[in-house]
Amino acid sequence: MKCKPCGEQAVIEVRRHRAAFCRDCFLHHCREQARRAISSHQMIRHSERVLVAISGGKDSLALWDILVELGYQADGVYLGLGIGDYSDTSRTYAEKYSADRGLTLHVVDIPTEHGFAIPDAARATKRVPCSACGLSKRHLLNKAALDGGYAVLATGHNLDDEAAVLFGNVMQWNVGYLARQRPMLPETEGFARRVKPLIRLGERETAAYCLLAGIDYIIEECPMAAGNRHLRYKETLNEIEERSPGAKTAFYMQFLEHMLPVLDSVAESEHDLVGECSRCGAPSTSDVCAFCKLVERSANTPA
Ligand code: Q46
Ligand code: ZN
Repeated sequence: MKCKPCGEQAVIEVRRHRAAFCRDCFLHHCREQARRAISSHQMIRHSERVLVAISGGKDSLALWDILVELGYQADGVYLGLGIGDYSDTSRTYAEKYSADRGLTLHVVDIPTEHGFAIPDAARATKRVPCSACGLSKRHLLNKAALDGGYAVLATGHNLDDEAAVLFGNVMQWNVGYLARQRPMLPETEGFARRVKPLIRLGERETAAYCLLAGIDYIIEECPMAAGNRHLRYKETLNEIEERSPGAKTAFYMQFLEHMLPVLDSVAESEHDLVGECSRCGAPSTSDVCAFCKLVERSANTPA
């Protein structure tokens, strides 16, 4: 197999693009895909400081690397979720990456700073861990971006993640979530701009990027993910993709192009409802925000 851009020996094939790449052309291809996503959705200006949410996994570390390579001023933030060995190990990967490259990594440890671990919060709320986790991440990552004076918060959601979330939202016709499933959510009162520069790359590509760029990352998935709906949707989409290469990209990209503009008015009316949490000042639709309620319930529930 020959590299499509340069004709050298290829090391990876990307069926979706009907192309194979050598190492250097593949790294360039990934950065180019991110650059195109950033420019077509007006995600980040070169003068702006970016905070990258780092989990220690392939997507977030690839994203950080790509943003730095593209010349952005990008720092990282790692959230300690208190999920046993998984959290300890993922943190070491995040710290090693930043230390090796002389980059700044902020660390927010939820158990130390907020008094609960994600599994405790799941017990306290009697809901799946990912629901307490997602809520905590949204709140604390946004807070870290605002407190640090960053204009933009970037996350490593890739094409597979976004297509799976879209699939779930369509299966339930969750119109409010669909309206907010955007590659770029503009900054509003109390919220930093949120962007997903990796939407044009599949997870096989972000893993290959790390391998070829010499980035070590945590390979194990979070133990709490087992059996969640998101993973089942990914498997289903992979089966469809296997039979019709390109179907996943079409499903997600056509949503961005044709459906999101239709949902603009829904996104606006939801935003009108936002007030302020009486405890922490974060944007909230009720008197006390969901994160402050979670902290309270976790503190009042014995382990
Ligand atoms: S970290 Fe958190 Fe994920 Fe683990 S508990 Fe669920 S949401 S699976 S990306
Ligand atoms: Zn609050």
